Parts: sequence; structure tokens; C-alpha cells
Amino acid sequence: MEMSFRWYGHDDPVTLANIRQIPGMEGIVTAIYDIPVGEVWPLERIKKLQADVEEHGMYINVIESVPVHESIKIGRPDRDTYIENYKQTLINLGEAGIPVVCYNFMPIFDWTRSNLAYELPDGSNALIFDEEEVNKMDPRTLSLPGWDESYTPEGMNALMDEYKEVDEEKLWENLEYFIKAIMPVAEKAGVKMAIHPDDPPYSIFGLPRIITGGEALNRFINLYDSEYNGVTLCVGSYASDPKNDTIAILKDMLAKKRVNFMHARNIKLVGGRSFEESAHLSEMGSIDMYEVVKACVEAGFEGAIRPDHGRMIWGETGKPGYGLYDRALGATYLNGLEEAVKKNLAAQNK
Ligand SMILES: [Mn+2]
Repeated sequence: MEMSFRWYGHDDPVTLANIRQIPGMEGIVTAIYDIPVGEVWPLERIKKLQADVEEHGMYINVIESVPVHESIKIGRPDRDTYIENYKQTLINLGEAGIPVVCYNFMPIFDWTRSNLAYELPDGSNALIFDEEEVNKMDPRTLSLPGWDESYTPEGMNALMDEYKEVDEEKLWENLEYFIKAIMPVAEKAGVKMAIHPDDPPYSIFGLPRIITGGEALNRFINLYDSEYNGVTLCVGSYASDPKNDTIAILKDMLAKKRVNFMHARNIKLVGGRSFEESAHLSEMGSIDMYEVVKACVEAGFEGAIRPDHGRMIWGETGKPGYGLYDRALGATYLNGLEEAVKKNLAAQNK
């Protein structure tokens, strides 16, 4: 596994110099953040970003994310323009030698939480999802924590209205159209695609969500039969629906060679579908992280894995979920698990 860390570019208070000092860190997961969604990423910009990372002794092993334009998800008449742009971005990323691209197919909203700085009993702050609170929120008033402020209330209302015509089956159709268009290009460019699950993995605000569990993933990989058409196995996202057997989903996708990127984060289910983003340690949450790492090692997974959201600890301030300290602890813990699992396996095979 390649231990990796998400970096939000030069505006990130967590610097590449900080990240380099985390033991065992190899890969940087990043993106170009100032190009509007739907436009082509120029090759020169990609190469410049790579050079910045390589100057710090690491390399970019995943782009997270190349966002998918709403026209593609809705299936508007202009979607082909955006699909052509997406293909060109993949060609450019491939030419630069970027091996993996993470993306998602969630309508309008990316991850959703009810509170980004909930105080846990130990005094740290975490992102939480309280189902009752979220059900009370109204996206049309733009009052969501961490919400993208680029939408106007009018723009948001119009978009929400457009999605009334897009049910789950329609969204699947639009995803299939997109996948069949981009995958031959991704294969030729040598870029493995990795779809991130919907977070949380069920419908919110009446919007359709389809990348939600094991059955959905099997439907997804059959849209285009290629190892390049793979997944980001975000264990924290899948586990936030108590119906999902996350370890079984992980093992299934590993066996089918479709895990192109791993997100390793723990969450603690606190009743119904509400959860707190706990520390990475198994005993702090609802996911057995030893089983996660063991499944990856046993399957010979050699791709990128990154600690996912961390808590805010030791007085750190910054982007919710993406501070330095707790994610660094997460990486160190994952490294420890990997060493232990590998040595156990070697001892068993003697
Ligand atoms: Mn994730």
C-alpha cells in the first residue's frame, strides 16, 4: 500500500513540508482547485503541481477529485461538451503520468454533516452527522455547514427543481452514459478511475443517491468491465449506513480487482444512521480497522491508501476534517497495522 495524504494545494495550512515529516508518507492526493468545474485542466498546470510536490520528496499518486459537472449528472443537452472536456482532462493527466483519479456522482452536494466541530468527551472536535438535524435542514436556504457559497439561492432552487426529474434510475442512466464515454479514454491514457461513494450513502434532501453499498457497486463495475473502472473504497462512508457490511464490500471489490484507491476513516454509529467521525483506532469507532488493513494486505492491494477525515486536536484550526495532527496519527496507526498484518502473514506462511 502507498501511504498517502490529502493536500489542498498552496492555500492549505498543512504544508508539503509538514506532510513529508509523517513517517512512511509516499503519496500526495490533491487537485487543481481554481479551475471551474467542467473546464479542461491544462497539461502545464498539472505538471507544475507535480513539480511542487516532487520538490518535497513525494509524488502525486491520486487526483481527488476531477469533479463531474451537474449537466452530466442531470443529463442536460449540453452534457457532451462537458464529457469531452472531462476526457481531455484525463488525457492530460495520463500524459503527466497521474495513475488514479477519484470522483463522485452525488447530485449537488458532496459530503454532508450536521456539525463540523462537535466537541467529543476528550475535548477534541469532530464532524458529526445527526440524522434528525439533517432532516430539518433546508438546502434551499443554503444553511448547511461547510456549504459551497458559490451558489445563489436562486441558482440552488433552480438546480433542486431540475433534479425533481432525475430519480435513481435516471441517475444510473446518466452515470452509465458518462462511464461508457470516458472509460475507453481513461484506459488509453493509463488513468484508473475510482468512484467515491455517496456520503452518507443514502438519499438526503430528496435527491437521488446511487453509490451506496455492495449491490450498487456490483451494478456499477458491470457498467464497464475493466480494472480501470474501479472504486474509492471509503470505509467511513459505507459504514455510515448500518445496513452495509463494509468489510464484506471491501473484500468483494478487492477480489474483483476494482479497488483503485482506499479511504481509511473510522466512524462511530451513535443510534440509527447518526454517527460521529471518531479517531482512526478500531476501539474508538464502529469499523474494525485491523480487518480493513488485513483485507487489503491479503488481497495484495498496492494502491494508494490515505487516512480520511481527522478530528481537530491540540488546538489546531483549519479545514474541518483536514487538519495535520489527527490525520498524521491515523497514518501512523495504519502503518502499524500494515506492519503487524504483514509480519503475521509471513510467520503463518513459514
Ligand atoms: Mn472518503
